[in-house]
Amino acid sequence: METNTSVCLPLLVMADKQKYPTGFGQHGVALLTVLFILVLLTVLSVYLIEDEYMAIRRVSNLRDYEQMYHMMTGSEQWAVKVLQRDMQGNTNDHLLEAWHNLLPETQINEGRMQAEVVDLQGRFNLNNLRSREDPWYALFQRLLRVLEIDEALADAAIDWIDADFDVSGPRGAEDPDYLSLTPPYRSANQAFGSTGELIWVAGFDDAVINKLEPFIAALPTVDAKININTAPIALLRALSPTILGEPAAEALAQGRGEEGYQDAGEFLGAAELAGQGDQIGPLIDVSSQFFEVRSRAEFGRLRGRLFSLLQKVGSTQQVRVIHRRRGLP
Ligand SMILES: [Ca+2]
Ligand SMILES: [Ca+2]
Repeated sequence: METNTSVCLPLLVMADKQKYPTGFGQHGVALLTVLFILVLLTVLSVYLIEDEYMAIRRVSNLRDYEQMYHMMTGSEQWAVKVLQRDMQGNTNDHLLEAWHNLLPETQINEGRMQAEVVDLQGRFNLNNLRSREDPWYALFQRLLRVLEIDEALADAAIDWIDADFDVSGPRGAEDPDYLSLTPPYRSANQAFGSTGELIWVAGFDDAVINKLEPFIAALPTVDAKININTAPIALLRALSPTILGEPAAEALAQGRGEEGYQDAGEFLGAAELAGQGDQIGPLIDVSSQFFEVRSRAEFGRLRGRLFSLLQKVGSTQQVRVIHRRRGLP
């Protein structure tokens, strides 16, 4: 009988049977089983706790993200209201108006937010570039010259957006130039979607783009005029076919006063621009249609940025959001 029972015991107990009193083998098996179950339960508990923790983190991150995104779209809507009110109050746009310096860094409960509005018509619209005969082409060349960038790069920018495959000028570039690169790609042959797209255009490296970035925009229109009330000095200098000296451009900026130029005639009447009205007049305006709201928010562990393109619609006296882009914090 004893032999038959022993057959059912684990080998370990069988081997030690001679050393221990009868009955120890059964107790040992029970102990090992209990230990095994304990270990199993511990591993299971750790796994469940970790899973629960991850679920809580996920929900918390989602909540923080929602909160952060609402803060950014909130400042965007605030900009829409301010610009709408501005439209109803006056007909020009200048840097001393409420839309400029919209929202300084502000603490809101667990979060922090900040927003600024940039007048995109205080910049040169890359999508104005259509042909080498166009006055916008000459203006862009002058802007490059003022910024000490090779003015011939304007040719490659034109080729990037024009629909044909004819190379414009010595620094122009079309498909054959891009297809020979590694990796190969084609020219867009359509309007710039963003100024960042310049990195694909021949001759525009990081150094050139960083220098140029504060002075350019990629607007969903052609013939966007330069707002003389918001344009920086370098762009005011480039407006003149002879390129104005820095003191002359600074005098023109001073002429904005506290209310800005009320019309182009007032600007063109300045002594610095004598005799240049016919060339400069078609390129300028005193108000703008396109603005960018740059919102930054922080909530919990998350940080984000939102860039919203706004357009004033004169016929309805409304401001609408036409594009949103999320950016790095
Ligand atoms: Ca205004
Ligand atoms: Ca082309």
